[in-house]
Amino acid sequence: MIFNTFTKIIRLTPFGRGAVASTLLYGPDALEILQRHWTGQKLRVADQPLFGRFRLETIEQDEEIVVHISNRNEIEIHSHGGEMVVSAIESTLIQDGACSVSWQEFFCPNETQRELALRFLPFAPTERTAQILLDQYNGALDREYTEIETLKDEFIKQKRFDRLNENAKVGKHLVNPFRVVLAGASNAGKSSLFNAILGFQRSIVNVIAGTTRDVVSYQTALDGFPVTFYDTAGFRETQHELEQQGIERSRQSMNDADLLVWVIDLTVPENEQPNLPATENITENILFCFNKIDLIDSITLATWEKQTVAKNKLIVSATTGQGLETLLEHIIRRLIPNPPKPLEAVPLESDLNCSEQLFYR
Ligand SMILES: Nc1nc2c(ncn2[C@@H]2O[C@H](COP(=O)(O)OP(=O)(O)OP(=O)(O)O)[C@@H](O)[C@H]2O)c(=O)[nH]1
Ligand SMILES: [Mg+2]
Repeated sequence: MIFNTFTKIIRLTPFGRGAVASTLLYGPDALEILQRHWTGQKLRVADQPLFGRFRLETIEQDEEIVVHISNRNEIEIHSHGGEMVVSAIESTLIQDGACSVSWQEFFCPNETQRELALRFLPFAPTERTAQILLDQYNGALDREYTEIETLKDEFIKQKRFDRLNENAKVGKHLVNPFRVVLAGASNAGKSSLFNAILGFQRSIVNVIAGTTRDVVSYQTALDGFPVTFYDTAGFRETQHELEQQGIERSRQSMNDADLLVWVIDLTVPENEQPNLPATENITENILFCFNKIDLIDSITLATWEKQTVAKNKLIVSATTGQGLETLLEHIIRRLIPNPPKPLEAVPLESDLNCSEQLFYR
């Protein structure tokens, strides 16, 4: 084995299954390293692809590959796209001292906002998030900084910075969805509400209390922004160990939530309702959602409507869908009170997780 930190292996195709995978071997010893595992056409710099076999030392098998050598330092290796084959090629090359780096590290070592936007763009789950990323790629943030620098009025300057901070919260969720957690007492109708929001029966609904035992999630989009909803186990006193574990998971999900929707069955008397558990995160990011309004008469409903005019209280029926649209409007307004306008600057962070993103239109 040689020690060679200058030769790098870069996966050019995404992780996961595919018909063909492309890996770049880049560095001063690229050709020499490849030669050790190669049988086939003579390796040389050529416009044409070269055909041969690569000895996968780590699993003691051969893989048919095609290589393209544009210069001695830069070799593209095209193999079957299965994860096992690509990993075996990588580990064989790593045994020879090459080091694996991500394409982001390789192509954009010190990313500017523009480069970040370009990196995230393929993972934008909606047209709206793609448009915001395109605006950043086209220099929205650089323009904003340049303009702010020229401002004389400190007050206006501060206002522009405040707006950037506000937009930075949105910037965190252009690829990674906001987390909205539905929690509350057993049988309050959390799973019914979750299904009604998503428009299909993702969660099991049952009249028996304690139906949901685990956290069930689903990603969708609200107003063009990615949101993952979480349905959780209901809170109640229980001796059942599995249910207790489920309740503990509910608590953890609440801690991680960007917004908590606390679901309440309004036909259950107040003194029988569980207390809202103390969580680290939830202080103001909460909506109280009184469910099952279809079960009350119109006079009682009118009283409820008056009682819930406060901005964090809502009434709905998961069964009939009444109040659902208003609930969704409130959720998105709480997550993004003042969404970025076209061409506005939205700061991006480099640590967004782009893997396994779903796509919505
Ligand atoms: N009439 C009426 N019934 C509802 C409504 N929402 C839920 N239910 C019923 O209430 C019962 C419990 O509903 P679920 O959605 O399973 O309640 P949950 O909060 O998920 O319950 P757990 O998972 O056990 O914590 C079921 O029989 C539902 O059909 C509603 O808006 N109106
Ligand atoms: Mg449930």
